[in-house]
Amino acid sequence: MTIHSHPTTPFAGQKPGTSGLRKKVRVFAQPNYAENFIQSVFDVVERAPGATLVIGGDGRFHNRVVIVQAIRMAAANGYGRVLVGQGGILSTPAASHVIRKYGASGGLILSASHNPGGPDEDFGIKYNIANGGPAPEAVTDAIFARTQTIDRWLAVPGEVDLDRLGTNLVGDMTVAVIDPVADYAELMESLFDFAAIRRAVAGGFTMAFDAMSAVTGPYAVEILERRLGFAAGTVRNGTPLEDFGGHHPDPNLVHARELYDAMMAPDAPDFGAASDGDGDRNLIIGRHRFITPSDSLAMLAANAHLAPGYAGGLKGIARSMPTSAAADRVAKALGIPCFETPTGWKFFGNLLDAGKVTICGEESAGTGSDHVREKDGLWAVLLWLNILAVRGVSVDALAREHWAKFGRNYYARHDYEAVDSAAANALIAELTQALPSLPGRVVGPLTVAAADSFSYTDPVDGSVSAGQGLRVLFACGSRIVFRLSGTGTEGATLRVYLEAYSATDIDRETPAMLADLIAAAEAIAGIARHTGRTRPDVVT
Ligand code: G16
Repeated sequence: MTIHSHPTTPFAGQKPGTSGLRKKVRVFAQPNYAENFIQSVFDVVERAPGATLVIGGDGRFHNRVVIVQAIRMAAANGYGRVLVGQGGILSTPAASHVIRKYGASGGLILSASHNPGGPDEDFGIKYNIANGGPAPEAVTDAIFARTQTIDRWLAVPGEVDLDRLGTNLVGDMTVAVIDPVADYAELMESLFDFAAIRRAVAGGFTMAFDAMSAVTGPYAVEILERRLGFAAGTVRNGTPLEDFGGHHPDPNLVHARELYDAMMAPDAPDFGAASDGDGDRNLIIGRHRFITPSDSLAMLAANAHLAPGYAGGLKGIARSMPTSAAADRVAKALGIPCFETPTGWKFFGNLLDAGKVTICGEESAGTGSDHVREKDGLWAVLLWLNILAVRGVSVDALAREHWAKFGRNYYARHDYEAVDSAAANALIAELTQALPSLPGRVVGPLTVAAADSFSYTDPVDGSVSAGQGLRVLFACGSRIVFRLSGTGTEGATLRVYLEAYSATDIDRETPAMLADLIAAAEAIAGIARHTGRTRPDVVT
């Protein structure tokens, strides 16, 4: 086997963010850029000689180029086997499952998730460890440190036909091109009551699933249409496209507007759902009823025992700090712990591995369980379908019943995108400094009870992650959280998370319930003064 050593020099800014390294395609396409990052991964991650590596991506522009190069580099770096999805496709949850099922030492997932794709848009690489989950901060810090000193990358010559299922050799390494859907579909069938869902479908239950021209199309067609019997055409935009058809594959009320409108129409199907670029996020909309991701987590947790995979009950629930406290109320009622982690799925990994939690979720449309170590869009859809099929109720009826029992956490996230980075940092710095003086401050009808910068101590390994978002808590139980996104590729994105709880008032409009908080966010943080923006770009 001939190993070529290519001299290189470090690039600035290869620090993984909330979920891997995300940059514009033109940044990744520079000579040595992707290679430096991948070599840095191979230089620092733990593995035995001849280990297995999983590689797959969401099918976005530039995927195939990087996948073939990563395979050549894996061969030169001593891996014994690469498992790669046919066509370079593997959804993030499917990759997580494949890593676990085949005992791989880790995986490279090529995706920028919900960010747009195409020659002028976004690309990303993240590394997942042997448990199938995103690399924890200790590993991403080591990868970043290595990117700053790297002076060569290794590769062997060779080509791979990513479209042909089967096994090849690249250098001395085996490359198995695998069916990206089969293992995942089998896992879903083991967790959920497919027979009950099939009966509901036969009885006239209908749904619309928007794959947003991204990776979940093939998975959704196989599971929803072929295995569960939903009508052909239930899966919309089901062919993965390199540019996602020019859209943002982000399942929210802005980018999945067509689905939302269809679900609010008089002839709406019973159930609507969407997933994102790499298949780990989900959007749930019942007929005439939108469910926030925070509520979805709570409602799934309260009913999960109706699915065979969770019939034994839940060990615990975990949610990211900005996610609403709706799930906490369910955990309390179930008598199980609820953990509050920083934003980023990687923070759930230890809790799941230690058996402390079964279900996790985030306000950013992520929900998942201990079946893999990533959030999982189709899993959430199937758990909803299982629950609705067994209970024979509508999404709206289930939501109302839930709120009547637990009260309702009215919730919204306001995003200010592509803000000047210096202005966004100044806002956070000024607010951080003001935190100690905030308690007691009266803003309209609200009084600040406490304010802090969220710091997390991992209960399993004791690691501390500080500076994870600024929290302003009001005497009435309402809350505002301010933080900067770690997944953007242009300037900074300021996220403002708003939450108001009512035990009894469960049928109000969200904007009206949050109006005082929106005004308070402006008064406390000076968003317009710092950013020049008077309204958010995206409200979810
Ligand atoms: C990633 C992370 C999530 C996080 C989301 C938003 O999701 O895996 O844990 O909640 O980003 O992060 P931020 O608020 O920092 O932009 P994805 O779907 O983009 O991989």
